[in-house]
Amino acid sequence: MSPTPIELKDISKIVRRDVLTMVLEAGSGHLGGSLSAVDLMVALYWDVMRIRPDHPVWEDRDRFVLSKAHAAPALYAVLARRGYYDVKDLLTFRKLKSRLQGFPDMHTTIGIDASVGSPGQGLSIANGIAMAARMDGRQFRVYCLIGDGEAHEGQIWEAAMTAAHHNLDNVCAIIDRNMMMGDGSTEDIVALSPLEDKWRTFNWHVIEVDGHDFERLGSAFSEAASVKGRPTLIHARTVKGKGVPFMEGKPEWHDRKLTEELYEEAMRALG
Ligand SMILES: Cc1ncc(C[n+]2csc(CCOP(=O)(O)OP(=O)(O)O)c2C)c(N)n1
Repeated sequence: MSPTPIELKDISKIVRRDVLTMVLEAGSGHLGGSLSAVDLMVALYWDVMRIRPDHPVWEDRDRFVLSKAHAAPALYAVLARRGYYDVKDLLTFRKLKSRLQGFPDMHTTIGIDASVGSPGQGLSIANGIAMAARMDGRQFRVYCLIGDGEAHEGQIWEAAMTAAHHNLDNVCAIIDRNMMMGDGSTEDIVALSPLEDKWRTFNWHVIEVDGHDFERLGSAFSEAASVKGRPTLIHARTVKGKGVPFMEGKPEWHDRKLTEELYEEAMRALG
């Protein structure tokens, strides 16, 4: 049975706490964009994707590509809490010889479907996986999480054209629309708005949603799965640093170092 929105919220709180602990322990890592994306990944891994954590390479599993790869702490915490590996492994994040490096590696980390790192590449990878699924006659879906600042990369738009051209209705991209990147507002740096219209013009089915509302996310993903003949973009409005008031909406928390004192304050705020 699927978890309720209240249960999903509780899971997100645990994952956010994990993310803070990992980044404190590592001495570096990207907090703001991990925290904005936690609810999206929790919805996918607990409510939406067909997966078998006890059989991570099951051929018919849905795939997930973390194009905004710097949100790796959130993905690692989600995978650990979902049962892919031990939660205590999270404390090895970014340590030498750890499997949990700063950016996900499909060859060393259980549950990672695509190696990612450089911004802009994930949607192209998702398209390739989706085309292979079609050629093999497999029914699984491919989910790809993109950052809005990341959408400044031209390759995202090449991939958007390609997915629509090939009618890849097994691709669902999610854009984490927190309106921010490390250097400030996406709209000040190179404006993206109206971003939903741009994807529509590229012939994608577009669904707009509050990216922290599990009920709405559930129905958005169901709608996406029912769309035939073209890919879907879930335009998820989110808050950078979500859950930690002193980080929310603050671009400097993209990758700022966390101190013990601020960690304690953040954990108290999360409850
Ligand atoms: C080729 C390349 N371009 C740019 C960067 C720097 N960079 C890394 S992630 C990123 C975008 C961050 O913004 P966003 O995707 O909105 O991240 P979020 O706010 O969701 O964390 C940029 C500009 C890089 N590392 N490599």
